[in-house]
Amino acid sequence: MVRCIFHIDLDAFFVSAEQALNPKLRGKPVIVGGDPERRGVVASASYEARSFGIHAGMPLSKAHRLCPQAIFIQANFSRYREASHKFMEILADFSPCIEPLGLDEAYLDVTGYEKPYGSPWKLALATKERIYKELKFTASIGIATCKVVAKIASDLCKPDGLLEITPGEEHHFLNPLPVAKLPGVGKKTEQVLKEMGIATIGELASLPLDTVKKRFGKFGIVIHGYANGIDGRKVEAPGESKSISKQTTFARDTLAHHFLEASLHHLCEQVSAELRYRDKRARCVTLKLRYADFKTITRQVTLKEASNVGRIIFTAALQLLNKALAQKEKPIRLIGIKISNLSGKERQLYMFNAETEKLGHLDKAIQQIRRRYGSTAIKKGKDILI
Ligand code: TTP
Ligand code: MG
Repeated sequence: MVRCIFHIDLDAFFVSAEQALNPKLRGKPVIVGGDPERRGVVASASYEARSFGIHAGMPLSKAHRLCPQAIFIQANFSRYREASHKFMEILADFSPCIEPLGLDEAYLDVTGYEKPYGSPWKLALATKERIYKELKFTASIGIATCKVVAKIASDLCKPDGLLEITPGEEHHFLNPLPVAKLPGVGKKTEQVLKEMGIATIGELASLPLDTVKKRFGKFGIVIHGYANGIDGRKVEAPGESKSISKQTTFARDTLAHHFLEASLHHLCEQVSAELRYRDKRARCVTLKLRYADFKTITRQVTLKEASNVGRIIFTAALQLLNKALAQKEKPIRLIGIKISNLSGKERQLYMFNAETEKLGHLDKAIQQIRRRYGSTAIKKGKDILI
């Protein structure tokens, strides 16, 4: 059966969330990321700011140089999480087959659900209208028979766009595009393909599969399929095996234990908040450290019991950090935390422990305060250092 898949991505999501709250920011160059006086990068830039050459990942200082009149705003993650939740709820009203990707994008398999609307296009319009009406966000939607084509389509029609690639039109649409538009094709693959004389998706599509397989192995089969508009991946809710990661790169490489500890604490608080938001608990905690020479190590521990309590995750991560610091005294440029082996929130009763319960209530109370008054409204002692 021919499928009908939407890829929906909100435009300049963090900025739109700020503009929804403060309409005076609309139509202006707005940058969410923080204070340009401090080291940090652009998380989201309004399309007005983008016309100055500003993009996500750019140092804030550079963004400020390119557009001194831009309005810089500190990110407020709890606000964005809440908006994301509402966004996903709206999507779920249009099809139960939804696969959220991050906070502001999702695949929706709407096969059959377009019928009452008359066409996929009309269903997509109705989705966009509802998102705008309820959240004041514009979204871009790509419509196609598979995920990869839908995703490329939504990317190409931004902002506030709608692009439908009808069945049979995939090659015509994909062929002229640069290979870098294919998901998974990063700078390295692009360079190798360039050395093979391949610049466009059409050129990659017409290579014999064996040639691509020989050069890239299994990944070659995938990108060759994508280039030909072939992608059998289903739209499905994220599985239990998924993980949550957060990391931070320091303004200056550091070995200051208290600072590292405070940064780690902050990251653990973030992942535990996301766990609670997703109604999950995690058993595996992985610490990542990148040293000044870019050498990266990871250290992992399994908790006795799956948890979503910030303090428990932090205690495990801190042990890993202390061990790593005892083994190597090299300045650190990045610290990260990943929690995996996620499960639902049911708890094994024999492990029930009043202290854990109390910590869980504390986390919940703090989260409610942050949701209401902003992420900086309340800080735990350790976070004051960062
Ligand atoms: P994106 O969808 O990639 O970016 P965007 O929504 O700001 O802009 P658009 O989709 O119109 O191109 O990412 C969604 C949010 O994720 C973004 O608003 C902020 C956050 N983000 C970061 O924090 N850092 C990043 O480097 C990127 C790319 C996004
Ligand atoms: Mg987006």
